[in-house]
Amino acid sequence: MTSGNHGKSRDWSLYLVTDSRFLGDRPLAEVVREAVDGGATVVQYREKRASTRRMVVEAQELLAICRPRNVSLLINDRLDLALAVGADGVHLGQDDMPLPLARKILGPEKILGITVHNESELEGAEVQGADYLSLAPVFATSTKPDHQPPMGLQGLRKLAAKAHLPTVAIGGITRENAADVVRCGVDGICVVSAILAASDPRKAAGELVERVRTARASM
Ligand code: TZP
Ligand code: MG
Repeated sequence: MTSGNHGKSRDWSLYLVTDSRFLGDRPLAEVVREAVDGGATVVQYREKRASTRRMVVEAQELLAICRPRNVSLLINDRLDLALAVGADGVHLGQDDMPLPLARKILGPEKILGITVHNESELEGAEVQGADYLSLAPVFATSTKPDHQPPMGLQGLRKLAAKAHLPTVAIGGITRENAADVVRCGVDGICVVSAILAASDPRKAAGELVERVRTARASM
């Protein structure tokens, strides 16, 4: 099975997932620029409601911010959108396009990530050519009300120990618990509200990435 191990060469420390529900009247590109300038190392454009036309425009705007700053831009679900705008890759869920088919469409160079909730999904993703894994959810979160039962720090530690690919943890991660999450052995934290609901996204991102790096250095 084709496996893009190029996930290993990326910096997964602070992975921002977008959600337009948190923006109010702030333009997405402006908030993402602040987050990236603050220290986000990966951005996933996740938009469930907008028209395809709008999504193309927003994805292009985000690419114009991310690429010059050497930040990876991934697209949630939409392989066509990722290819059309030249994004760095795609993030899939368990009910989305199966990984081998996604790899066939994207080719070997694009980053392909998937959310996993347990060991069997993790093992499946590793043999089916994922580049990185998002371990979800660590804690309960109202950002994704239909999330699976939270695994907690103990569950995260166990799951992260099984992974050979780079991992990020998602779900209810904040400035307060970021260091504990990193000490479970993941390569980075993945957040929505901790950055997008903050009044100062740059400062929020800066504080989060600093906690990730400090926690990693202390391990
Ligand atoms: N997948 C699992 S939990 C989640 C997603 C997209 C939302 C995480 O949002 P927050 O605000 O960082 O808890
Ligand atoms: Mg999906």
